[in-house]
Amino acid sequence: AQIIAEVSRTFNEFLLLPNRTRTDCSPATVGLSTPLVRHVVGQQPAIELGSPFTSAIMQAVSTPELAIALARNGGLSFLHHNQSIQDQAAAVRQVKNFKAGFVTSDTNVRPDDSLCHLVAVMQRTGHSTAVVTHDGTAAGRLLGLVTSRDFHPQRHDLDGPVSSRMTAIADLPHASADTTLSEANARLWDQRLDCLPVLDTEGHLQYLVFRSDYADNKRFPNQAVDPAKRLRVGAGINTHDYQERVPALLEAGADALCFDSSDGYSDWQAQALTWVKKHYPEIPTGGGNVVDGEAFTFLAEAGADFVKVGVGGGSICITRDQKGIGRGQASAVLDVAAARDAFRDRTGEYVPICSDGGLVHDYHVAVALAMGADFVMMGRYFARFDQAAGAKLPTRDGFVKEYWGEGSNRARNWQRYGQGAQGLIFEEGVDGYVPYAGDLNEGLALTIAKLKTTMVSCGSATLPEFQSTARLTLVSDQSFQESHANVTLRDAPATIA
Ligand code: MZP
Repeated sequence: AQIIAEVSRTFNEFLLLPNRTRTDCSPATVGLSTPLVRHVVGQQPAIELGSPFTSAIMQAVSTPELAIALARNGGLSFLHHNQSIQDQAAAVRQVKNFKAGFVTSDTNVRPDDSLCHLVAVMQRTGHSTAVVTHDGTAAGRLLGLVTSRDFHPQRHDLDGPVSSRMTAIADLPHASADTTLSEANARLWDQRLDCLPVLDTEGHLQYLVFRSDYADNKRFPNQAVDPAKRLRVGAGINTHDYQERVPALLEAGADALCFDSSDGYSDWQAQALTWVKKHYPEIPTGGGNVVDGEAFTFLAEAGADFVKVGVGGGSICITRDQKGIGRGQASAVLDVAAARDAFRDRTGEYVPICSDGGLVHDYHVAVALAMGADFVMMGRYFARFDQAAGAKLPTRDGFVKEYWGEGSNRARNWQRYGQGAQGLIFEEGVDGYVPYAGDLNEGLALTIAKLKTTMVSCGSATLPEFQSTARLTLVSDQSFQESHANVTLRDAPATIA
């Protein structure tokens, strides 16, 4: 056997050094756009992400609701493939049919929901307006609105359904699609409206502009309310039924595909990639997962438009225990990033890489990007939010959300694991819980704020600049201890005798 001399390292073992911060570099000016797909160096990639976050190809994580919320925050979800082709295509359609504008996806209720439920939704989201759709989803057909002025949430006369207090869409003040954002804002304030429906020329609702989303005129560019754009969504595929799954997903409107495998360094994946690129060259298709430069080059040469990095580091993963396979995520990203750069220098093509799994703290995202990842993929992180699939369960101290691995008996995603024709013979993932973290929009905003301020400390206004100028240092056990608070915290139980 060949012994690789270098120790396998994790993100926890590194810290970023501050670089000189220029006066023009502040969180407000930091840009987080990053390429998703292969492109000729110096040319614009076909797809760029507005922020470097993707959600894991997992049943417990990437629902259509989560995909909508993440896309609206500049990221991208990959809907899982451990379901029938029809169901996955329907999930893609649900995201693509969502009218992106200013409709909040978390204020939706059904007309036959009780008024008590409506009050709970308003209290949870802090909105004074709820959107009534026929099926209670953000993508559902819109029927009308209920504002807190239509009833008194504090009173006890909350009998009856939402429909009894709803103002039908036809009876609401509305605007046309050529209304500018400034005009819409002025109307919201002058007419004391909570929200303004925007209709197309045929009278169909395009979206709603909420006053609570736009508190003052300064945030408004004087542009037409932006034709309703369709959100982007990705989809996971496997090396078994891709010849049927890929055309169905494309038909449904998927913007990017990704082969989902616990070990992507295989002839199966290279053959499948070659087939997809031959029959559907226009659809960006990623490959993975890999942990070294050799495997990256193998998939890049087979046509992968991006490559995912990471084996055995996922929070629910027991592959290293079960099979002894894997590599510390930091070492894997550094090795693959070097191969990506060598491939770029040799071919003139840039193939982005994604650091997938094992990101435990927010700052790990910054470390992964500094080490050369173009974007990250996370499961545990997103599984904690309202929009993820797992049930929210009460505990003595609050709430948790269910989170289970694709290699667990619960998921039985045998297509992801090369355990032979019998399906999943032994588990490579566990079934557990993660702390509940509320709404994705709020959680991700905080993570993005931390990432931007880290980049400012490192003197970087863009991700490419961050990748090329960041300086990292290894931490010893002793300096690791020094990194944490060394006092008794006020809310901790007293331990001093
Ligand atoms: P994390 O963000 O929860 O640490 O890791 C999520 C990643 O773990 C996924 O994107 C996928 O690559 C990987 N994964 C998913 N299921 C399993 C498993 O059951 C797994 N072992 O390792």
